Amino acid sequence: MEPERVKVYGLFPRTRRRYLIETTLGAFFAVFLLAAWWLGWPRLRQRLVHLEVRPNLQPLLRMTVAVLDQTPSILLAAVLWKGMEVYFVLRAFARREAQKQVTKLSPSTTTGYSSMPSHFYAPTREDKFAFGVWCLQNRGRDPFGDQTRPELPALECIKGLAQRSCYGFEFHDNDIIPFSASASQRDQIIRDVKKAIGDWGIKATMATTNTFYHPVFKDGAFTSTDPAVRLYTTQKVIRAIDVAAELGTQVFVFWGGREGVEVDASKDPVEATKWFRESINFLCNYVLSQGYDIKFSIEPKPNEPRGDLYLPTVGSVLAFIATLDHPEMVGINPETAHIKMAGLNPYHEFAQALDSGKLLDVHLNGQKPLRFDQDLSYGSDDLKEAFFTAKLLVDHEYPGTIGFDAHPYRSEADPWDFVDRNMRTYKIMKEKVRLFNDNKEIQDLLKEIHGANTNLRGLTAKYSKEAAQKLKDMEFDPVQLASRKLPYERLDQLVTELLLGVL
Ligand code: XLS
Ligand code: MG
Repeated sequence: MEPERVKVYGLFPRTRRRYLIETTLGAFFAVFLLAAWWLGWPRLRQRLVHLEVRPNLQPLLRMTVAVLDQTPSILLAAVLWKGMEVYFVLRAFARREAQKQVTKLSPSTTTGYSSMPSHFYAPTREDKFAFGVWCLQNRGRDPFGDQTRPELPALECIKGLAQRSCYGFEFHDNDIIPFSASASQRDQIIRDVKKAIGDWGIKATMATTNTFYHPVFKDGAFTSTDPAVRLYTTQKVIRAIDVAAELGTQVFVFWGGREGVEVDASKDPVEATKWFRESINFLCNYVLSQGYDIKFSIEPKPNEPRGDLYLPTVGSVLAFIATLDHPEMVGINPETAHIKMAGLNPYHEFAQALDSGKLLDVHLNGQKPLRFDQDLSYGSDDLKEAFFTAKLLVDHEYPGTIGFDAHPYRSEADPWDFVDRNMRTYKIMKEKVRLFNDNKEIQDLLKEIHGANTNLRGLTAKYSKEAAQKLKDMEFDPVQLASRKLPYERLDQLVTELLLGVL
């Protein structure tokens, strides 16, 4: 990380180390000057005073001698002045240091308040943030308008992410290797990316295959009605898996962008699902036979670019995984926007994947419900939903990367503000989660909500004839049970106030 710099009296900014070295050298120079004056000045003065010069130069000579006579006082004044400067500059550095320390303390131990210095939310590698290279390469093109941003080479994207303390980057094969690259071009690119990974300390956390852009995939990739396209897809994926293995990527995603239909009469979805399964099974076996340390992750989406996509939700992917030859090798990569396009609740969908032990990675972003795929920034459209997604991941100690799959607005000139704001919002949400979990009022309400009839817990946890009989014999009073007060409005208001920063 860049060391902190401060400005010294309007001059160029310097680091603390640089400043101390300069000051120490300055002190030595002053001592040297004083010693030289002490030893040499009386003799030199004699000579100067008796020097024969033109009359018009005599005042200048006298002034020089007078100034040099005052050398110790001038040096003393300079030392005092410098001492003052050192005091203020070191204080500026110390203040910055202290500020950093304050940010490490919890707000309740400082102000009892949730306001934090801004840089508290700066990302670190430990946050495990990752962005798709394709998000940064998005040039603002949409179905109604052309690109608004210049092209950004993959290496620039990777470097920019590393400079912003991202843990990883995610990529499609063709984000880094052009579709028509030769074998030697591919090898050179891999060498370059590997070097970038080593030089910049970033990881290739997720890889996937572009099986949607080229017209060959116009009617599906694994689910095309043409077996040649299905085989071509499988071959392309195998090559992408090899690249992933070379770059040390452990999560390999399948987002079936073209796996679907507009015309239902064109294919039987049961048949299409079989083709899909056959390919995934084949690819699982390929990974196993190669001894790669790679897991697959399927990313559901209800539609777009196809009218309807197969495997539209977390639930459908879970059901599909259970039918595979190696279900233990396959998980889910849910994405906020895709879930909301289906009108569902991301908190619940992510939770379902988590509960099944299948949440391998995540794509966070924002999306207005039931619309085209907007890929808005995380938290930009629905703060509560962003909060609960973060809460789920924090509370359940989700170990994977926090991947963002969004893109800058078409009006942005470059993607870097967008990168910063997604990470920053997530970090703020993480802090809000901590405040939620620490807040006494909220926790007391939750205790009250979950505190009813605790003696009855666990009766159905394990089946036995006795338990069944006991249950049959139990008497309940539904009217009394229904009369219980549930302070949900209050709880919701507290969450709102927490997010608004007044709790
Ligand atoms: C598109 C998907 C895509 C995948 C990777 O909607 O989100 O970007 O995440 O192929
Ligand atoms: Mg995605």
